[in-house]
Amino acid sequence: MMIPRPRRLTFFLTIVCLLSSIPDLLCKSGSSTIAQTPRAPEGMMRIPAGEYTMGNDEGAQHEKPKRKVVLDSYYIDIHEVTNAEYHTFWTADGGASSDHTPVSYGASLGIDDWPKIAHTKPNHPVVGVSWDDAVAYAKWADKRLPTEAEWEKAARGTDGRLWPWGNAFSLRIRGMKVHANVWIGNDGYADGPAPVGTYPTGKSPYGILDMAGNVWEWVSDWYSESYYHWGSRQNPKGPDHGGRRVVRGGSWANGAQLTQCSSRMGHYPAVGTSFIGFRLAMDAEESSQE
Ligand SMILES: [Ca+2]
Repeated sequence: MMIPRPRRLTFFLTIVCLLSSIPDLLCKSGSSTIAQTPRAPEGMMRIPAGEYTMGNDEGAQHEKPKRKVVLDSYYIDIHEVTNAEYHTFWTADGGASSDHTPVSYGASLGIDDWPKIAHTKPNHPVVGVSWDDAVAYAKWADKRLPTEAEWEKAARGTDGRLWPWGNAFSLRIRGMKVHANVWIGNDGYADGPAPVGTYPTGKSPYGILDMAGNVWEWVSDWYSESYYHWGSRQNPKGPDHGGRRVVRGGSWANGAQLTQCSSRMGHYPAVGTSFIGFRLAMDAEESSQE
């Protein structure tokens, strides 16, 4: 049947309107569902409450025993904290006249002097920050460091995988075999950190980036080699005291093994290094879907 030209236009517009209203209809039909899951703050992802497998029976002694851990929901940064982000805090809190780290590294290691690097490499992860100054930054940002258990769940999800992207270090994902900045490997950054988010195929099941390599990341827990044997399995927060804090995820200065999701290390909190940075977390309201 032929449709007269003016009516053809009306007919066409009607079809377009109907098609464009479908997402609205879908949204409206599921609006109660959407309303029940709070939106994550900008730059963060929401990790739903529930159980996951923490640790690795095939890993180092302090990664054993592998065990089920239950966490409340929380938010965690998609990226490691960058030089530019930390510089905003550092400047607001006194800048050069303050006692805050980071350490300056000169032009070695592909890093640079602080605060010059905040301008020359604004999107690189900040390094050389002590644990105490990572906490100071977190308080300024109205967030906190993740616990060790929160960090690991965000990195590996609930299926017990070894690396954020799967169980083999080099997988061909979307044509790429490099998913992290490590010491050995054709990753483009052999002598220092890479800009955050350089390896999108290395994202975790929750979409979190650079959980393997680039820089180790301070978490809130005190380090204990034996903690997995006796620590809580419900929202574990680490020992009450200790001499070292936990760092997670390995760095540009480590091989693939130390970038596994279960990899952990104790480091002296007052000492910032060229291979340690951090990211932040926040508590999240419980969703009725969890
Ligand atoms: Ca990292």
